[in-house]
Amino acid sequence: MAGNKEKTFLWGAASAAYQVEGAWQADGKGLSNWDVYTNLYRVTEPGTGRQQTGNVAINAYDRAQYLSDIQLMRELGLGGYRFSLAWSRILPEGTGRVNAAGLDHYSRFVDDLLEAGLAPMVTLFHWDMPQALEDRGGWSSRDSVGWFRDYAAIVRERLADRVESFITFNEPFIDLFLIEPMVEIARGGFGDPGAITDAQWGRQALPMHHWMLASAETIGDFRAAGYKGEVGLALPLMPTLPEREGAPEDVAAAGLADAVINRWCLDAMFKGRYPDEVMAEFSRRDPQFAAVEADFPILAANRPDFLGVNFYAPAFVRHAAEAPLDFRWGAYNPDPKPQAFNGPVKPEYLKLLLERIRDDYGNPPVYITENGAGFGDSDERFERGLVLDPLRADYISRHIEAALAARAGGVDLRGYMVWSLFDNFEWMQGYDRRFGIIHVDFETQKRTRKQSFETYREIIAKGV
Ligand code: GCO
Repeated sequence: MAGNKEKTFLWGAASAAYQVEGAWQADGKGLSNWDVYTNLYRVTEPGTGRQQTGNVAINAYDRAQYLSDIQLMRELGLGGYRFSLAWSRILPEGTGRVNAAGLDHYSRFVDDLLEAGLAPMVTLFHWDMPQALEDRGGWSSRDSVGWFRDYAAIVRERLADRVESFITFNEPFIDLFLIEPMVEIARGGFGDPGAITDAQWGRQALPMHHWMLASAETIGDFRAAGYKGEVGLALPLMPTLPEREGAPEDVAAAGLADAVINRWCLDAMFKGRYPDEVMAEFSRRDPQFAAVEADFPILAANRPDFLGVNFYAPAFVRHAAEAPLDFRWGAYNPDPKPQAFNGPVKPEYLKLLLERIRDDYGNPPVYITENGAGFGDSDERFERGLVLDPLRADYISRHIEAALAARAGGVDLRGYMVWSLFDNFEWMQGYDRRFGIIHVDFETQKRTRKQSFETYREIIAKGV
């Protein structure tokens, strides 16, 4: 996988530890924030009507289970698999004592993937932080940068000889500015995204900086250690469109939303600084944030090897005085039904997004590290041993087509990963939102291929 153009296009699938592994207390694992959110704070209950947790999830920690899952990956024709590590398995207290069983598990999983001809792409952080570190201030503390670097170094020493591709962080904006604020609200009731306050956003600027800084420092550490593979980040990118075309306040809101949602991290990665609007808006809300400029040289010196693009939908943006930074995003969907959970189905914006990255950021190597859709149960019905999910099948093939069109136009696109191979635990929505191209019966763990699996298999077989 490591960055050169002769390598074959990587067809993959993506997942995250908390969403699939289960085994929340196995082999010396420590508690993570998500174990606490779901078991203690019951954050899925207001939205789904039931307490749902990742305690069992889709049983992917279990070796017999994952070996048969790997068979399905082979049948699909995948070249690689993107997954994340649970930090709390490796360092149960977040720092200090290493839990050998946790590290061994991931090392064996990497071997099992390689044995099956699948390239592992390892995400170091996909939202589950050791609770012991949350208790010490979590990402608000500048110490988090050091905690993360130490954890990353332990992983590197064990896995870097076999893993050619690492992702430091997954989707900074979504976790810090949507999910975490929703969790906070859900502890007292329904985790309504519309209830997120300006003050909550104001508190998240420093954590965002700590993610960017930890990522840059870690990239530097990998290089200093002689790592030969590639290290990148996976960003949630969404073209921001004014909700009411021609309304100047919506046009301005969409511009600011673009700075916060897209350019903040893109500029950090490829320009070594943050957009002026971000500096101005967040320094006003948190005077400490103004000082982060002192760290920009560290960002600039550690440019990532690639960009991971997580694309689901563009975001329509409206000026809204009651919303954080006076803009509301993602609440409006102009399309007729059916609509995907993550927004309107508009593959043409994936092509535009990739072209923009090519033109504004020096055409870096790009992987689509997530793309997929959940349409609700009405899109899924069993028929003769298969689950028919025509909307997802159509979504995936049209997005791949758009991505390959951008590639034909010179975008340095190296691969595509579907979100997700299996139905799994969808954060605040628990198991009520299916995204898999393979259906999972959450009671029995039985896997059943969907129509979208066949569609993706045919696309892979045809090649680029
Ligand atoms: C991510 C995503 C995944 C979700 C997917 C579907 O940020 O990487 O949130 O974890 O399951 O986006 O909503």
